[in-house]
Amino acid sequence: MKHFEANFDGLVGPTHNYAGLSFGNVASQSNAAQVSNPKDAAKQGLKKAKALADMGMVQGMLAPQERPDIHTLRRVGFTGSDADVLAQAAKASPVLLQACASASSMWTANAATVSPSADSDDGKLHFTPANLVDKLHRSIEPVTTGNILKAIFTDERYFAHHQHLPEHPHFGDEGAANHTRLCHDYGKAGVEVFVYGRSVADLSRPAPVKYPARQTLEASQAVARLHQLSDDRTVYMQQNPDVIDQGVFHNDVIAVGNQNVLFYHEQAFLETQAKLAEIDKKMHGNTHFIEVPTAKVSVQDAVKSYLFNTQIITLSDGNMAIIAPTDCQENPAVHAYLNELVTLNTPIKAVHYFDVKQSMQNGGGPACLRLRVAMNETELAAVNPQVMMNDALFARLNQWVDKHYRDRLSTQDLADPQLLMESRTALDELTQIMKLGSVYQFQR
Ligand code: SUG
Repeated sequence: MKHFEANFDGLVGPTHNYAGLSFGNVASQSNAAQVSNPKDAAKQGLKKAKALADMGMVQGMLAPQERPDIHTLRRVGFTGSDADVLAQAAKASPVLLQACASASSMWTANAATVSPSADSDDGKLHFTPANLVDKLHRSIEPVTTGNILKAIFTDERYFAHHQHLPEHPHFGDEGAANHTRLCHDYGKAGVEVFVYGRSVADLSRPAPVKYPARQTLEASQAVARLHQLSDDRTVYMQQNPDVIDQGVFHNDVIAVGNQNVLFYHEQAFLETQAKLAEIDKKMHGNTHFIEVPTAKVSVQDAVKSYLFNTQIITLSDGNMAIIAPTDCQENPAVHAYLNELVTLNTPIKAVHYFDVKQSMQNGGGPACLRLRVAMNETELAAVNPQVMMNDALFARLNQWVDKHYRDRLSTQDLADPQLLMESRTALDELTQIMKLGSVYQFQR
């Protein structure tokens, strides 16, 4: 049976904007109050997804969420018509309105943690939506994320869906952004590496002092239990708190893995050597550890360019390629490093650059925009085919974006009742294009 890794990219929603909501995410904060271009943002994402499909990768799309989220605004006491709710929120608390209007669900690396059937004791493919409790604007995503995942991975014979973890900092969970699955073959049992920022229970472990550690060890352990992963297939590593304090708010800003390759910065982890030895042992050897030294790329350059927020993909000829943001080309140290990397004796043989700047300005690179799902062909046959990228879906979604999206949005526009109408009309049409059923509250 064939096995492969599919990527499910988040379609950028119509309210994509720059509100500076993510303390600890340098790009989000430094671009606060800039004017965004939702139309370009969505098209940049679609282009990347289509290019991967054209390279022979299995590529799907995940629908955006309903924003502004009027239901959350009502839940915190705003009343009247939808337009009244928006007006009251804009007056009483612009930040609250911004949180409820963020298109942040586009970063589907944070949608969920996914464990393939080859790894789990019950032989099912497991999904746990991330609770994203560290940021208000993200904490309102998991219920709809779960609805969307269930509408795509419906067949209970193959797919197991769990509720997101309890909404408390004890279980701060950021999904696949802090999780990498290594394996020798997508269809064989692999090693799931969970990278946490702090432990709630073990206070002897260091923690960042300036910026939050969004992922806890306790959340990672809970997800591993839910997904029925055995200890010999699981490794827990701690992120270096110093790099979190330099803007590495998720592990996927400083490390990325694919099959038997782990590509990471020298300063990414704590107890690096011992942990890499544990990974290699559980992989039964032959793991490629590609460590990027500080002398070649500083943490600052890694954060700015998103060198590690790249996708490493395996092409049909067995070689690996890196999908990088154009920002890596523009950074001399990083560009020089990548040019050298493809000449070294590693499985990575090529780098492809994509302009995803609209997303990058909010701290989301190519890898943030995708959720990986390793599957076999029986499981793929059970996936809702209407979300899979091909020429027809690419054309249809570009048309849909052209019809519904604005090319300019400032945070002031978020209170415009017309934007809410536009967004709901667009999403209603999208659920028909993608045959998702009624996944949004406004449809229920
Ligand atoms: O959660 N930015 C997102 C970026 C997520 C990136 N994902 C991964 N690294 N996997 C975040 O910080 C900014 C929104 C704003 O400021 O308007 C934001 O939510």
